[in-house]
Amino acid sequence: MRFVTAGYTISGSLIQRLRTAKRVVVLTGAGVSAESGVPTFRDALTGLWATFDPLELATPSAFARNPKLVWDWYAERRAQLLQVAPNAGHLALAQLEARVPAFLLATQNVDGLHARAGSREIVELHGNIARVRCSREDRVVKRWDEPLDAMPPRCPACQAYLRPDVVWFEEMLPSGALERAEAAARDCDLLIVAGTSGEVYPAAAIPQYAKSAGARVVEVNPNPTPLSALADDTLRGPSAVVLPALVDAAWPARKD
Ligand code: BV8
Repeated sequence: MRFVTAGYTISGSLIQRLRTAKRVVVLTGAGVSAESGVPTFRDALTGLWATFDPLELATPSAFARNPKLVWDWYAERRAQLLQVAPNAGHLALAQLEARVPAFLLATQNVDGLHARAGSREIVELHGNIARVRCSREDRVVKRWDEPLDAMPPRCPACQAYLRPDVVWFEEMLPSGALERAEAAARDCDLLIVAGTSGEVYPAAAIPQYAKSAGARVVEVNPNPTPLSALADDTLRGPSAVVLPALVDAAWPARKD
């Protein structure tokens, strides 16, 4: 049996598996925030940053070389986030969490939109751009003086530069984050991977852990990715349409 909802055909066996799933893991990437207006990493950077490659800017060496440029890039992205809101895909994942007995959302996104949508069990694999930390002591700093010079603000305690509390390329993920996501993936019966190009490790390895443990793997992405080969179901569409369609097909809204 096949469900057609919101124009997307979803197999009856997937709906049944979702409806009866006991432990669901979701891995998200920048594509899930695209419909909120947050540029993905594969989107060309625009404006002042058009001449930069995020893979270059999001590194410790870029910050060491030009702390102000990197600080300003994150400050602009932080400011952009004040203008955006969670989309229907974020909200559908929060609804899904409420429907299944055990749920974990592992996100590569640093925009905080899953929490704003109401998701609770979240692992931020790559940190959160809204938080700022001391580049020397690594503790989060909530208030700082805007600098008079053309440099990033400094830690009020030790005067080292402040930096965004995100994981740059060539940096380790927050302790325990990957382990928690990996353990949940190895123990789940269904894993949904949505909005990620599957290029960045170790996050991109998470769906394989689920697959190896016998879970059903569902990919939600308008485009094929290196993870498509291990997906049992590929739903080729935008997550803000497909995710609500998936949840609505599994738990149709009561028609009062
Ligand atoms: C690590 C935070 C151990 C910052 C990010 C050489 C030296 C050192 C390391 C490496 C190396 N070679 C490889 C590595 C590992 C490296 C890596 O994987 N590199 C890649 C480029 C090959 N990984 C690391 O460095 C990680 N740490 O390995 O530590 C170590 C330590 C020292 C030395 C060696 C190893 C740290 C990785 C974390 C980096 N930080 N973000 C910030 O945000 O500024 S990564 C950042 O890019 C995002 O967080 C995200 O993870 C990644 C982008 O991926 P996506 O989210 O998938 O987004 P993308 O734009 O790529 O794709 C969007 C997708 O959405 C597309 O598929 C598109 O089709 C789809 N889409 C579009 N619209 C929609 C949609 N889908 C659904 N709906 C839509 N509407």
